[in-house]
Amino acid sequence: MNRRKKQSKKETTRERVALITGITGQDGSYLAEFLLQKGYRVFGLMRRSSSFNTARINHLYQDPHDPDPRLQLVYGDLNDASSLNKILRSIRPDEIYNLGAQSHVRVSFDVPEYTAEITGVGTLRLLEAIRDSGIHPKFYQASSSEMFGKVQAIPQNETTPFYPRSPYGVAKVYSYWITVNYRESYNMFACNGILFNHESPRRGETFVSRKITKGAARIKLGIQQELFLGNLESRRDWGFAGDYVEAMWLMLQQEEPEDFVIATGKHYSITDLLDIAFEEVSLNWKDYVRIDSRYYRPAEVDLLVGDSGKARKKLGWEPRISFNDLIRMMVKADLEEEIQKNHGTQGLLGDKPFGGKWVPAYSGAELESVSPFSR
Ligand code: NAP
Ligand code: G4F
Repeated sequence: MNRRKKQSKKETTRERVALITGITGQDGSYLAEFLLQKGYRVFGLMRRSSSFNTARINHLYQDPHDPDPRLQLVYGDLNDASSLNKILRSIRPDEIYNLGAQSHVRVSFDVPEYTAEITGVGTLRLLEAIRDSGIHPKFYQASSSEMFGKVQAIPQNETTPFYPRSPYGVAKVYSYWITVNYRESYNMFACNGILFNHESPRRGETFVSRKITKGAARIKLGIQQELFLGNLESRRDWGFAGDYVEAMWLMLQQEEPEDFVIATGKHYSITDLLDIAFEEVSLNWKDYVRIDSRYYRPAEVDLLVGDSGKARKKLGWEPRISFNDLIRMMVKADLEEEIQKNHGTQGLLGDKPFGGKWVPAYSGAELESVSPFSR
C-alpha cells in the first residue's frame, strides 16, 4: 500500500470527534444520537443552570467515570469566549455544530440585546476561537428560514434575499454572513444550513406546534380547559427534526463547504395544525382555543416555504416524515407524557373523558419506531 493510500485509510478509520453547542436543545439531542450511532465521540457544550436542563439527552448520558465515555458534557457559554477557547484547545474537534441560541422569535423582542449577544455574536466568538486554537474543524452554523422574514420570493432558496422581521432573525443574518466571511477570508470549511421549521416530541413547549399538541393532549385528559394562542393565519413549512439533523451532518461530509436550504416544500397554517392535533384526540379545537394578543409579534412572518432542490440533488437529502404524521406523533407522545406525569393522581383522570381507564394506543417503543435512527 503506498503512503497516500495508507494515509487516507488512516483518515477514514480515525475516530471522529464532534462538538455540539446547544446539545440540550431539541436539535442537539437528535444530532448527538445520530453522531453517536455513526461512531463519533461527541462533546456537548452546555451552560450552567440552577436546575437540570438535560432531559432531552438523559437517555444518552454516560457516567464520566466510565473509562471511555462516548458522550461528554462540558460547561461553557456562547457569551464567554474564554470557555470556548479552552474547550476547543482541549478537545480539538473535527466537526463543530453551532446549534446554541436564544431561539424563540417572540422572546427575542423582549430580550433583543441578549439575543444579539448569543444568537449573533456567539457565532463570531466560536469562529474566532477556532482561529485562535489553530485547529481546522469543519463548522456548521444553524441558520434559519426566519432570515427570509418578509419573503422576497416564493418558495425561498439559497439565492433569495433576506428580510428579517425580528431581533432573532437579524441576529441569525449576522451569523450567516460572518460564517460566509470566515469561509472566504480564512479558507474555513464553514457551512450554513438554512433550516425551515422542524418539530418533534422534544420541541420546546412554547413553540406553537408543541404548545398545540400538548394543549390538545391535556384538554383531552381534562387537565387543561383552554388553549391561548396568537396569530392563527401565518403559514410555515414544518418538517421533522430527526430528518433535519441528518442534513446538518451531510453538509459537513461534502468536498466543498456550501450553504443549503432544508425544507419540505409544503406549507400549512396554524389552523391546519390545530385541525390535525385536535382530530387526533377527537375534539374540535374551536371549542377550546382562545386568542390572546400577548402571543402576537410586533412584526410577523406570514409565510415561509422552502425550496430544498439543491440539498436533494447534492446531498441526496429528503424529508421522510409528513406534516400529518409529525403532528399525530407529537400528540401521541404528549398524551403518553401527560398520562405518565399524572399517574397515581387519583381522581384527576377519574371523572374525565376516559373515565380513568385510558390505555394509550401507542407505547413508547412504537413511538420510537417512527424515529429514522431505529429504522
Ligand atoms: P432549542 O431547543 O431552543 O435549543 C437551543 C439550545 O441552545 C439549548 O441547548 C440551549 O441551552 C442552548 N443555548 C441557549 N443559550 C446559550 C448560551 N448562551 N450558550 C450556550 N448554549 C446556549 O433550539 P432548537 O430547536 O434545537 O434549534 C437549534 C438551533 O437551530 C438554534 O440555533 C435555532 O435557532 C436554530 N434553528 C431552529 C429551527 C427549528 O425549527 N427548530 C429552524 C432553524 C434554525 P439550554 O438548554 O440551557 O437553554
Ligand atoms: O412556533 P413558532 O414560535 O416558530 P417561529 O417563530 O416560526 O420560529 C421557529 O422557526 C424558525 C425557523 O423559521 C426558527 F429559526 C426559530 O428558532 C423557531 O424554531 O411560531 C410559528 C408561528 C408564528 O407565526 C407565530 O406568530 O405561530 C404563530 N403563533 C400563534 N400563536 C404562535 C402562537 N407562536 C407561539 N410560539 N406561541 C403562540 O401561542
